[in-house]
Amino acid sequence: MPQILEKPALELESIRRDFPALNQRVHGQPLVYFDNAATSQKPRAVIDAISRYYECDNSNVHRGIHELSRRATEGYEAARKRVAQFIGAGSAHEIVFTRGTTEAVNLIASAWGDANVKSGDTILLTEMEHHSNIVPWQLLAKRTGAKLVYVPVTGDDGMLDLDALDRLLTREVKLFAFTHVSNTLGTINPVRRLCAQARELGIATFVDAAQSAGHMPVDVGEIGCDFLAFSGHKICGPTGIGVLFGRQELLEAMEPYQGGGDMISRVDFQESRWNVVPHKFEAGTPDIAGAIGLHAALDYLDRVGRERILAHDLDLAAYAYEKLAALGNIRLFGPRPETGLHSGLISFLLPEVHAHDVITLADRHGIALRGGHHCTQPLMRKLGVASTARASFYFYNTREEIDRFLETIAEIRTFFARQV
Ligand code: C6P
Repeated sequence: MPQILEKPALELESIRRDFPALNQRVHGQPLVYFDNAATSQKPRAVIDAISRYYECDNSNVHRGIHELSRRATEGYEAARKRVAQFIGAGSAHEIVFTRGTTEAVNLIASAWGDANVKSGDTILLTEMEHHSNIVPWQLLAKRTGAKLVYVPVTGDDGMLDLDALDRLLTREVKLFAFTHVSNTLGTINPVRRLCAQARELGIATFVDAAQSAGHMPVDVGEIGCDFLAFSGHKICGPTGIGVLFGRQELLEAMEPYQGGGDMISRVDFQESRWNVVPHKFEAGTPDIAGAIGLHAALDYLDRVGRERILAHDLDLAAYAYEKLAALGNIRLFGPRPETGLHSGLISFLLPEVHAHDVITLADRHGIALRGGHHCTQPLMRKLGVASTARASFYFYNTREEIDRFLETIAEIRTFFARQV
């Protein structure tokens, strides 16, 4: 269970002033942005860091010997060090910049998977994975003849069936890949326990931290994983930049993912030698501005405090969950909030209203929600639904915004009740 520390409440007014996009009207109403699981808004500090880079330092990295290239390289590599510190990695060599979580999973499925997984092996996933933590493994299974096996989800309460895990985690399993926090159910999984159990059998672990990094303290040493990935854009950083953490010895043993400039130490007409890690996995010009923007985002998040962000997320989720439950005749997904295992997003269904109608009508009230399968189609089928509506919160959201959202949901129900 995540530890909730008693810390002073967040200075919400001052925090909200840092996010220009929050201060606008949508369809004549003050914006309520509850689509943070898809992507977060960006604070001024991040926007400024990117502008400053393009205005003053724009150049290519690791290549030129002129002042601007030196500054760009310094900014890019400082971002890598900051990421390592942010997630408790042993060294910046363990941090590979990718386009996002999706690319990180593909990288490991190819570069690690092709060398380590063979016909008859098992890749263990869970039923609550996002497509980006399913499809790359399916491609690997197709290439190698490996089997995909899934740890079941218990039902609408969204927990992993840990008894089934005990049976499924066998010596045939080569890799266990799972999400830290479900983007559909909000479940916070016991990542430390899952990694420890896998490690006892010598099974490699991949943690999808897309919905947890930036929402709670995430420390790869404490978690005990081999690989972990997240996206910058979901944690106040820009789109186009993400992070893959890999234990150095594993990264060193892997073949490259893509070929091109920067990932080599020497190229001959017939063959090449690879650069050291992490550069071996970063072919071509990277997203320099993205890394610099991400650095500013991590600084911003740590100024707010990740323990306080977690406490705020949990508080908002519990508040919204209880009030929605009190409306009655509503289907709510994910663990009950008193478990402390329901992160800051709520998936729900009004029995008589399609999720897309909820989203469309909420949008008319200036409230940004998300409806659909949330890129978890297998989970949706398991739950017997085509889609859910989802409200996802971040540290700049308020209880007052949740009250407006609840009033809107109540209005939507009344509106549809009149139609039938
Ligand atoms: N989820 C949502 O829920 P990218 O697109 O690479 O930045 O992140 C992919 C991804 C991977 N894992 C989890 C648990 C995720 O939630 C996501 C992205 C978004 O709205 C888009 S479907």
